[in-house]
Amino acid sequence: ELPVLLREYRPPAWRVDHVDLEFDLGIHRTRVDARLTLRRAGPAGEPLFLDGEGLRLVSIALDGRPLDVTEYRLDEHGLTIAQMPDGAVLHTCVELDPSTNSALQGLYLSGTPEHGFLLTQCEAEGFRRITFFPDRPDVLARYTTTLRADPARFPILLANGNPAGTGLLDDGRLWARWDDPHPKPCYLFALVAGRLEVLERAFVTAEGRAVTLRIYAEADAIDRCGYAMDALERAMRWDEEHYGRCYDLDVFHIVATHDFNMGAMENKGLNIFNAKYLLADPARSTDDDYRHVEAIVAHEYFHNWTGNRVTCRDWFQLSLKEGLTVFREQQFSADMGSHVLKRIEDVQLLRRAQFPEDAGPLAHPVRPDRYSAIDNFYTATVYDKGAELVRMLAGRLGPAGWRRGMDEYFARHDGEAATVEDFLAALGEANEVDLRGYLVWYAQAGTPQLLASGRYDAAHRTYTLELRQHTAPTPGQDVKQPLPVPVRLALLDAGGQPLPLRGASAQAAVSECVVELRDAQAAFTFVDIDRPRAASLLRGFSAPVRVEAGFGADDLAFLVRHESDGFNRWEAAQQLARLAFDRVLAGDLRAAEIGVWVSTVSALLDDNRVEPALLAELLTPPDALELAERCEPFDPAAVYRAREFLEKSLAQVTGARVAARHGQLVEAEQGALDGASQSRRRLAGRCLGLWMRADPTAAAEVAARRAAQAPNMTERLAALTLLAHHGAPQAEAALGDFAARYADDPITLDKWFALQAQIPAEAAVERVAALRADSRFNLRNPNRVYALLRAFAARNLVAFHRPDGAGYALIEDCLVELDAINPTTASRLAATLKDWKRLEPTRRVLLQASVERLAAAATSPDLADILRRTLA
Ligand code: DPP
Ligand code: ZN
Repeated sequence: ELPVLLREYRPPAWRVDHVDLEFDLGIHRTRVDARLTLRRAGPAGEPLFLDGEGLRLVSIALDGRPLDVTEYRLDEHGLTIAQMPDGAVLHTCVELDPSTNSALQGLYLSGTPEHGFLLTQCEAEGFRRITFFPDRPDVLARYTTTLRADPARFPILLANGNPAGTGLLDDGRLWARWDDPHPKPCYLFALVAGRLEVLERAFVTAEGRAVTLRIYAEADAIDRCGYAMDALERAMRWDEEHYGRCYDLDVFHIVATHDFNMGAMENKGLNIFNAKYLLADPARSTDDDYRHVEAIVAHEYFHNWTGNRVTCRDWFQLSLKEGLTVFREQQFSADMGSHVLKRIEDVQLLRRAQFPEDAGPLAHPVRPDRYSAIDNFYTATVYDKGAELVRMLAGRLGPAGWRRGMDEYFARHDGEAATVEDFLAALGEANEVDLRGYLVWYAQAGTPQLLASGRYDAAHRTYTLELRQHTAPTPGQDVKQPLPVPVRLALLDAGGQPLPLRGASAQAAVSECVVELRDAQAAFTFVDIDRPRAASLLRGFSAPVRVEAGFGADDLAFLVRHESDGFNRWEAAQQLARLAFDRVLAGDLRAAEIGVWVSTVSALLDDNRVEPALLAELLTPPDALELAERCEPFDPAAVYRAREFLEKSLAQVTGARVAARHGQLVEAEQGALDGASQSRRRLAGRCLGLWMRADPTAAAEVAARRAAQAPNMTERLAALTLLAHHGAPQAEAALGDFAARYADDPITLDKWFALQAQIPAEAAVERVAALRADSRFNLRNPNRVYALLRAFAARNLVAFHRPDGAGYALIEDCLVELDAINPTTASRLAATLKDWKRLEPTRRVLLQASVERLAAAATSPDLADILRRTLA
């Protein structure tokens, strides 16, 4: 099939003013009556086409008159009516079987037919599996939804909008009506029906609207929703205070399910969440879990304005809502916790997921210009690089200008479907600056390389920073243009203090400034300045680029010791570790860089001023997924070994100290959730990891005790993971205990699957194969697939990439089966195969053969698209 192209966008030929939906709900048979009030928007004579997939048409009538079979045409994509008046009400009645919908798009069953509940997922193109409709985001309509069902089986009936009545029918069935006054695209439609418990709270908006907040979950989960409710309240308040955006319905509902393809979904007034990002309790949730719940609750809530009130004109604009909403969530999460740590985590995510995506065969611009299967574009590039672009824009405008620009964006486009151009125009025009130069960032794939070099002229007391940029070609984009690259920087004296910066235009001196590189290269000169000891570049990661500044180990060590900007201090430690890694990989195990990294970061252990969580990050070399990029051709086992060599080198020097520090940190541990306690646990985990490499016998004994008895899941899981990943003698017993203890909790059991999938030993292939055959494994449950199979393929360099190809064969086998069940999950798993071309020859041949066989066997458009691009 031909791809959809951005340049071929046409406004819809038909508008829908009102949608009246009636559902007669049943697990095996659901009937949907849709009455669409249609209005011609395109040229006269143009036929009406409505998307529809897998629907059984029961009846069809136009303005009350049943159509006979010659008056419409049905095919696998939808329904066409050639002869249409300019306005009409079309009534269709279709039937579906939610119980067989394993793709989890459209209307489906969560859980078992006996005990489960019904729910929907429509983004991106699921609504066409519910009824015939122009399934595109630029058709905004008002919806009324009536649900009818057996009250014994479906006592809770929810849809978008405000409640508009409920009662019993003569036949004993329950009905409930929902009315959504806000026009919305159909991807934001949702319904939920089943036996659910509820947690309720009252909220009054800054505008004085009384809102009832409700979180629905199954009975065994409802007492784990309190944290999400608190987070929701914080997010609502924060959006009022920071963006002036208030909630706009009388109710706000969230529903938790264990069967979900994504993290969560922002349906208007009825968010649906993957339970793993909603449920939290002290006994079972890690500190990371708590942070994720808060972040994702906020993300989906923030979509109410950035995504729902202002939506996307077409799916090419996906980052218009996702990048912007990720950025808003990042701001919120930083305010709720630590700005430095949040920035570190976001940059780590970018480097581990987005940079590799941008460097491989699946690279695409933040705003793609073509797609074959839109579900394959919910990517790190669209989300996380997209957020970085918004961050650059916000930085360019400054806090007041950003707010002014966002106010203008909402004012202009509320109730509309907008584009990236609209966004840049609103931000720019509100501030009288031209931001169109940033469009290149949206249109161009690939991570730019920024080359920096500084020169001090002692005679004239000037410092000149030369910047150059280069972006390597990506699939379909051979020639790259220069991008506007904001570089936040300071120049530091020998004590680490910023030197006063003055440009040639004689403005007041500042301690930090932003220079914007607009062309392929440029030089920036600072005058009347002492010789700097070091340059602190790209502070706060001011642009999503790879920097190469030619710093040696001593310069970086200086920055680790003296840099006052917390993020750049961490960044210097990362760069220093990368230099050391490069030497190890080259076989130079005695290189000076290794010693400098070890001595510099280990010295921080004695510095009480470093906050514990930041210290944990300073003591950690970059993740193997980041380091993998430095290995050409890519030998996964060599990357793992080289990184492990660094870990052991650091462990040898810190051994006794980290053991003692671990003891101190966990002594007073109560499992409290405040920031200081979380920070201590993060460092405790890192100390235990180093200790495990320095003295495995002693550390494993402590780890086994913590795995069984620590008063919080963060430590338990960290200890269990270390036992398993280091092959400690206590590992199998501890794994068995953990599984028995959490047998009834799928979210915690997923952690057990995931940590075993990542055991860095070749024998992990057989373990993963055994777990796949385990009765607790279920290919129909996306969370379990991600926990076992994606964790294995994406993160286990040693076992997945076993040189005999057994890891590849295992994933190949799973993908064939999974494609028939759930194409979205299958194609997300298959995206982990993208690195085949970079592999050293033995593995490359094996993985290529696997990908080729899969490409030939793929039946879903989603999987076929990923594999085709992977091979191209
Ligand atoms: N549910 C996904 C998200 O919120 C897609 N909108 O990002
Ligand atoms: Zn989102």
